Amino acid sequence: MLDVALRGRIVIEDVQGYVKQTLAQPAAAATSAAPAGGSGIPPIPAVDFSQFGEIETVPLARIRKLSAAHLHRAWVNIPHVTQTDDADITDLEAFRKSASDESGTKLTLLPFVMKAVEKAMQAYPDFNSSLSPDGASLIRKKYLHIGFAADTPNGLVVPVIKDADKKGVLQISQEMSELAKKARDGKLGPADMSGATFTISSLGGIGGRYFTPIINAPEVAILGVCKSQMEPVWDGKQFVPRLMLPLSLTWDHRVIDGAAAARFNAYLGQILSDFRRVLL
Ligand code: CAO
Repeated sequence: MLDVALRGRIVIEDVQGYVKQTLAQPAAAATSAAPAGGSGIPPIPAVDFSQFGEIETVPLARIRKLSAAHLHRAWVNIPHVTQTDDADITDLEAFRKSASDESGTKLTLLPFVMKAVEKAMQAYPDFNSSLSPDGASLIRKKYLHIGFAADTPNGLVVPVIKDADKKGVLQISQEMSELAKKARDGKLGPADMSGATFTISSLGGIGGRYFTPIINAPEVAILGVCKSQMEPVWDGKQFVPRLMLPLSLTWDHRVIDGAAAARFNAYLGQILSDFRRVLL
């Protein structure tokens, strides 16, 4: 620590000493078997990359720093498990296109997925819960707010659609567009980003098959959605072309068991393959 108590001011030797001491810590920890750092996890040793070639140091944007800490906390504290599945969205895709034409609004798949997730959460309420801080009980929420990850030039943010169970696909889509625009413009307020009980992270507009999304703590599950693609699917007699949507569901194993997660995913897939089930 800086030696300021006696002299009441910081001198150059104090700063040099502090930097030396801080730089020495990771190297010492890396060569020692003793745990280092508050979590007991040995830190990654500091490396002077400039010894290997030219480098540039770019400060992280505020959002990136905040989300880095949040994601790290969640990753270290929660036993994550990810299960992947595919949903047949051939009929939903036809419905999405006709609903877009009829409404004169550009409807992407995501609001339909959010509506289906909301139904699945009602059927499996543990997915709409949080663990109490002492881990002794489950707090089931009677409200259903769903966040969606939005990519912005400054980093990842998660705006929240409040009361998704009380809204139709068109309203969800409209609110999503407004929130996504606010996110890109850096105008989201804390109220826009708080209170989520579940999060959807869609990389569908970009690509990829599956991924392992990190739970947005203190939520207990997150759904990753990737790009749909046409695949040959066996219908019992022949292969038929079907549009398949890859789903990656990550859950907190302290709260949700694998069987419950598989049921949630299967139920979600049923709704997405026959969207009329939303009415039931
Ligand atoms: N399969 C195939 N196509 C898809 C799709 C899917 N699952 N999801 C979206 N698309 C298509 C859309 O229909 C749209 O097509 P057109 O340009 O032909 O109309 C295109 O991809 C772009 O969609 P979009 O991304 O603008 O809209 P969206 O409603 O799907 O998503 C938003 C909105 C804000 C979630 C998205 O823009 C975004 O930021 N995604 C990134 C989220 C992210 O970073 N997640 C990772 C978090 S973990 O680091």
